[in-house]
Amino acid sequence: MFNRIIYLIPILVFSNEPKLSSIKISDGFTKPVYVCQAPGDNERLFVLEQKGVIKIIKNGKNVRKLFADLRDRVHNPLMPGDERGLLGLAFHPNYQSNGFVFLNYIDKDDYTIVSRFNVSINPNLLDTASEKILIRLKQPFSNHNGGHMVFGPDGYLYISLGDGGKWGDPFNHAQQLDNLFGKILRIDVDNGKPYSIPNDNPFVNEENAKGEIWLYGLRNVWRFSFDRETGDVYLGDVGQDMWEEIDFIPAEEAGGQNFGWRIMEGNHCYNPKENCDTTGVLPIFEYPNDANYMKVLTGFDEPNVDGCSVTGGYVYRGKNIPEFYGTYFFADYCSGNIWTFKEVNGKVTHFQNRTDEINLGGGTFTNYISSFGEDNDGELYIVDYNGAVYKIIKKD
Ligand SMILES: [Ca+2]
Ligand SMILES: [Ca+2]
Repeated sequence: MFNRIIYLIPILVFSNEPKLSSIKISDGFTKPVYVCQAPGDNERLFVLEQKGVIKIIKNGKNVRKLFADLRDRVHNPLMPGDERGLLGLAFHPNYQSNGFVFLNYIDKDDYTIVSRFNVSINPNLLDTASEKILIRLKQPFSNHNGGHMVFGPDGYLYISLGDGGKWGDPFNHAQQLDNLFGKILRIDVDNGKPYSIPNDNPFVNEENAKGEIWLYGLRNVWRFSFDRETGDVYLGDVGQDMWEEIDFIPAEEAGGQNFGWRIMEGNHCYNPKENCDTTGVLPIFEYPNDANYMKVLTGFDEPNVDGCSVTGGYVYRGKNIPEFYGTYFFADYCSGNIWTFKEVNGKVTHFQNRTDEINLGGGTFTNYISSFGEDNDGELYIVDYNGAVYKIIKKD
């Protein structure tokens, strides 16, 4: 495969690159799906548990303090492989002054809910009674809910919504602009009731198009990020039967792009299977998947795939590992593979498999990598769905 052939040369060029490792920051979580910090607060990490609970890790210590319990409204209990529950959190950029926390979850009636909450007088407790719903959208199927949210460099809130679910995008949601499924949305939470649509959104003046839409043709972007230095956008779009993909858009071009789904899966025609329209944005990187990855793990199938569900990560912009400055980290949820590359002129360079190097959990079991996280200093974390949060560090 191309990642194994053409990346031999950079290894020689970068042979003085330090090795990576990881340290466990905390464990004992139940199905954690995200970790982040609040702006202006370098002491606490916030960890989302899918069942509807948010916990705090303080000063890197293995103490899990309860920040919020929303199990009264978040979908639970979780079935095996359940894609519902608490999925995303974004602190308002002015969190220190306004205390606004935005959450994305699937509620007990299978609606996607995007809400704003206030922190309480106690900075270690969310005011769960302060919920103000911004978006409420009935999900047609239980899977492909997206869920990630992040404030962009422009202060707008960006929200991922999957294609709605089942398989093959049966309603062709992602290609149609009259609905919010299979999209990244861009909204202004500082104006309007409950929000407003920025004037420069790509489809704001188009008839029969939802003004919230920023990017479309996406299947299920579980995690995406802005490069905090350049504003470039990296999206991990989870694949169907064959291909997982990382999508990339430079900051100056971002907005209005079609990423191809369901016409294409990665670089390949999906519907129709041949002679499809290939004019959408093709992935910067793809790798083969297998929805039955467990078969691979148990030896019943050829181990010829790299995973089953991509977990988009971050471009490293921290200080502790300067040799990795500008390197993008991402992973596969099922295989626990962790990879890095550097984007140069829209192309992947310096591609590396870092799984053994980072060596989560001492390499003793398969990690289910549900998310990456980035702290205020730009250091990166990995969330293992089995219950632990790790920090990526330089090997001594
Ligand atoms: Ca769904
Ligand atoms: Ca695509």
